[in-house]
Amino acid sequence: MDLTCTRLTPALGATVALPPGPLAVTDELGDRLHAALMEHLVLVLPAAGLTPGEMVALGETLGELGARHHSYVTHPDSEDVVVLTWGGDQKPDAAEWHADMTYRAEPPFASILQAVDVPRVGGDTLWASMYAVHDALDPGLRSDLEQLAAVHDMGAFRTPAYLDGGAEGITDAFVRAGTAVHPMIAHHPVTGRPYLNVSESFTRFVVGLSAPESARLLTYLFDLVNRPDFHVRLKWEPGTVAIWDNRGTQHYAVADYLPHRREMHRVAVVTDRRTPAPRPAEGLTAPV
Ligand SMILES: O=C(O)CCC(=O)C(=O)O
Repeated sequence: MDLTCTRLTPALGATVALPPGPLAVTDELGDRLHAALMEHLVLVLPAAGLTPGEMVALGETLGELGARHHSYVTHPDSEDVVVLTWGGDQKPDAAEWHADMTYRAEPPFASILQAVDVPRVGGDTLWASMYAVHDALDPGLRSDLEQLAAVHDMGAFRTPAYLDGGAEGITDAFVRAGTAVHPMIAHHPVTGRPYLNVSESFTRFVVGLSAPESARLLTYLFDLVNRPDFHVRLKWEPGTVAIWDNRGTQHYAVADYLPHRREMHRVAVVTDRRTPAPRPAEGLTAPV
């Protein structure tokens, strides 16, 4: 089976033409998609129109599912399909650069997102290649970052936790969501390429630095991710599916469409079936 991939930007992303007809979700398809994902980091499948069951089956060809989010609702047909709905005066919460769930010791390796209901204009999603961000770092800074680890937590998800349960609600949500420490520069387990591994959503603190030093360094790094040279931007149609490698990318869902409604379905793939991927951060605590 051949998949034809058309690169979207020099930094990352490709459109994938699937074979015509109903999608046969096989291991062979999983192999091809995995190889394409390693090369392009983000795959766009136009007009895929998958059912929740097909999304789950597609996810399972890549790895084990089950990274349930601590606050989103799931689809009535499958606990593995998270439903993200915004509209009216409900402010979307993903207009921040992030890789998914890095407040966990083992964040999902990939996510599959399908547009179900989208505004006529707006509601695009951007991805950044964190390889490209890494490669643009000053070599001196890069070698300092290689020695450092940072604390990740649930960030602004504190607000819904607070609105639901006050200060205690935040503590409970922290316990459920967890806190993790990851190297600031990680190496991709398949390609071996280094990437910058901090995000404005979830990276809170650099281990070993004072609070102001940590804040200055992180603010500098977060700002680098904004450079358009590192991005691809997707305009969704209902039925468009995107698959991304959550290790070498971050994404940003543009929140420019209210009060229009936008509904997306997401499956998170926790483990990469084709790659054992431990990501230890131990020993990376030396201050810059
Ligand atoms: O809705 C989107 O475009 C992206 C949602 C998102 O940030 C996520 O699934 O982590």
